[in-house]
Amino acid sequence: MPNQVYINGQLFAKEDAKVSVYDHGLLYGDGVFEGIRVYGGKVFLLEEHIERVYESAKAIRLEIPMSPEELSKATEDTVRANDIRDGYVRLVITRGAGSLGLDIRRTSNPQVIIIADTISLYPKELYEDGLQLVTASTIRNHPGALSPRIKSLNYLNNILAKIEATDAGTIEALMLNHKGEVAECTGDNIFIVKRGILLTPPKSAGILEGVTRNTVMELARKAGIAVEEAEMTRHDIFVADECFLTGTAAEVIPVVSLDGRAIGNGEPGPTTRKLLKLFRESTESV
Ligand code: PXG
Repeated sequence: MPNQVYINGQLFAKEDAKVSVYDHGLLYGDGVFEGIRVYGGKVFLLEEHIERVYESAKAIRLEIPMSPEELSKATEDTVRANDIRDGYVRLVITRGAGSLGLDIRRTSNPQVIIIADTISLYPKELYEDGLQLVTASTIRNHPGALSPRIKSLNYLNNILAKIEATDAGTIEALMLNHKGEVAECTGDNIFIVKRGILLTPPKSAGILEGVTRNTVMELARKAGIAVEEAEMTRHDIFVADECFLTGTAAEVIPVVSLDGRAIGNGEPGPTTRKLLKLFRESTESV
């Protein structure tokens, strides 16, 4: 059982791994995080995740009190200490404890937390059958209010949309941006295939730039599939030939309907299947 949690250079038993109730991560959602996979004992795409967490931290003016190299090493050490072969790592960096009030100068001692645990995956049959999506009425955060590019501890925007998915009996919901364009899902990026071209919303649509998204785009290009970032509306998904989602937890998962309209022939398409295969191979070859 994994039960060793890293906090600021020390490993604690799970039940003793604690932060202050005055931590601004808890009081205000003031902090950043990452979700990373472990395959075969190896931390997958660690460098990319480390880079993103430093970028998220920079965007909220949070200085992570260690170097990227040190954080990478601490991540690998924590995975090893918990003997995780296939699992999940959660990095959390909070602003630290301080007096009440929003002023970041009232805080000190950011908490660098690393949890290495098992992962709960989407049901296996969904990779064969595809999942059904609904559009959430909750729109993605306006980038001018809180940029979705920051993977912050403030995930209520996504949680509200996820509640809508759950209420509708699905596991993911499509989120539109403030312009009504397709942005992403609550914890996954979205792709469509139209006339052989792979399309995904651009960063400017107000999305988290997924590490899996970038990897899949690269794998597709290497496989000779044309890839474009393009603004899209729900209509583009209704009339797409194929649709799938990407994410650290989901990997590549087919989508077969949106709001009750079948996408393509209502079954996972050949390009989706190919990219799922290529992605899984890439997790095995690291
Ligand atoms: N969009 C959003 C809003 C996300 O939160 C993705 C896209 C996919 O990005 P990656 O880099 O994973 O390809 C995410 C990722 C968790 C958890 O424990 C959340 C994510 C990933 C892993 C774990 O809640 N979100």
